[in-house]
Amino acid sequence: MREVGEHLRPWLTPGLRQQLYSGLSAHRREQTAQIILDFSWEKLNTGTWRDVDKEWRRIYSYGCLFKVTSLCNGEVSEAKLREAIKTCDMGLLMGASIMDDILQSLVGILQNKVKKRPAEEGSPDGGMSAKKVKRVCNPAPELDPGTAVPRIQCPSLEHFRSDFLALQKPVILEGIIDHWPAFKDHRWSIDYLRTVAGCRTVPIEVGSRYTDEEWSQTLLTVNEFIDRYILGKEEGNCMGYLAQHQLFEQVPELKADICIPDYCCLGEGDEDNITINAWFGPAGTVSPLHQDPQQNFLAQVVGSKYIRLYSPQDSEKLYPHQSQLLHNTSQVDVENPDVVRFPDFMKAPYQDCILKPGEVLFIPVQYWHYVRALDLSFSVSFWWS
Ligand SMILES: O=C(O)CCC(=O)C(=O)O
Repeated sequence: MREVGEHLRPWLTPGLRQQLYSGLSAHRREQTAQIILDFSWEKLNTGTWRDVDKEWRRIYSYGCLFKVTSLCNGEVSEAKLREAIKTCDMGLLMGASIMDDILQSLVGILQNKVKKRPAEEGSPDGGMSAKKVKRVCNPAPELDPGTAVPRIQCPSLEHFRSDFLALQKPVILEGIIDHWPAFKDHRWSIDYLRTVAGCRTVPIEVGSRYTDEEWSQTLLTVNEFIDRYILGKEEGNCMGYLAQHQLFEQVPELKADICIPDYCCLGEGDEDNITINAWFGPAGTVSPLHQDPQQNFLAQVVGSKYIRLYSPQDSEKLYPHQSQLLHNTSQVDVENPDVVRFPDFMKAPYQDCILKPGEVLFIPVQYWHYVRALDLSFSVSFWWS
C-alpha cells in the first residue's frame, strides 16, 4: 500500500480532481475518500508538521472533499450535515487550499443549513453572566497606582508613534474599538458564538496553562467546548482555552465583527502579514509569562483580564526556560513565585493592569506578558511588525 501511494503521489491531485467529475457513485466516492484520508493522514502525522509536504495536505483536502460530496448525496440528515461540516473543518485545519478554497465555500453553505441551538433560556446577556458560568477564580490583585500601565484616550497616530511605539512603552488605548460590530449589532456572547460557529471544529488547548505537564491540544466543536469548559457541564475541574489564529479564517462572520486597529499602519509590514488570534476561555485561564517576536495590540471584547508586563531588558531576572521550545517563556509562576528558586524575580520592575471590555493594550515587541482571565473572557490580539 505504502509503495503504491508513493508511486501515485505525483499525479494524485490532478487525478483526484478529474475523478471528482467522473460520475462516481456516492458509495464509490465514500470508499475513495476513506482510502485517500487514511493514507494522507498517516503522512500528515509523520515527522514534524513543518516538514510535511504541502502536496500531502492538498491530497488530504481532496479526501475531505470526496467525503463531503458522498455525505451530502440525496436526503441529508442533520447528523450527516454535521459530519460534513466537521470534515470540511478537518480539511481546512489539516489540509491545504484546493480548487479556490472550495472547502471554505462549502462549509459556509452547510453551516447555514444546520439547525441552530436555541438561546439559553432566561439569559438576556446570552449566557455570559457569572451566574451561568460556574467557575470561581482568584480575584484580581490590588493594583498599585505606581505600577499601573498608562491609559490614553484615542491618541492621534503621531502621538501614539512618538510617545509609545518609538519608545516601546506599553499603553492602554481607550475608545478605539467601540465601533466594532462585536460590541454592537453582533454583540459577542455565548449564544452568538453558538449561532455563528457552534458546529465548527476548532483546536482547543486543554489545561489551565501551556507549561503544565498535563496540558494538551485537541479538536472539539465550539458547542462542545462551551458545554465542557465554559459551562462546566462535565465532571471535574477541567480547563480549556480556544486560542488560535485560524478561527477568524474558519469563521468569516467573526472576522467581520472586528477591525484591524488603524495604528497597525505605523508598522512596516502590510495588512496581510498581521496575525489575528482569538483567545476565548473561562475565568482562571492563564497565559504564563512569555514574550512574542512582534508588536501586539491585545483587544478585550468580553470579560476582563489581569495582565503583568516586564521589559525585555529584565529578561535575566525572569528565568526563561532553557529548552529551545520554551525559551520565550519564564519558569516563574508570576502570582505565586518560588522566591528560593528564582530570587531575582522579585527585583524585576513591572507594570500591570486590568484590561476591560473595549480597551486595547499595546504590548511592545519582546515585552514579557502574563495574562489571567478574571471572568469568562474573549480577547483578540493583533500581531504586527
Ligand atoms: O490573552 C491571553 O491569554 C494571551 C494573549 C497573548 O499572549 C498574546 O496576545 O500574545
